Amino acid sequence: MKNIIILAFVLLLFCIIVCVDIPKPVKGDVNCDRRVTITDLVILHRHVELGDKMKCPGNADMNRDGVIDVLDLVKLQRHLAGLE
Ligand SMILES: [Ca+2]
Ligand SMILES: [Ca+2]
Repeated sequence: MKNIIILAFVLLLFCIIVCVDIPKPVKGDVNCDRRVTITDLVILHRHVELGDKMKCPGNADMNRDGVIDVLDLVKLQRHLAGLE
């Protein structure tokens, strides 16, 4: 009986890991809507200039230097303009 419970638990765990689609972070998507738009640029700008909070700050570090600053803002602008 104990083995069946363990087996069921392992199968459940496997299904959770395999079946649940965990979305990957989208670089530049600071409001977590899975799209990178002008809205993200406005939110990032407000964060850099005014210190406003972002829903997904982990997606804001566009140049992956560990800091969210004006360089990320420029990189997001360039991305939205199709330059990068
Ligand atoms: Ca977004
Ligand atoms: Ca950065």
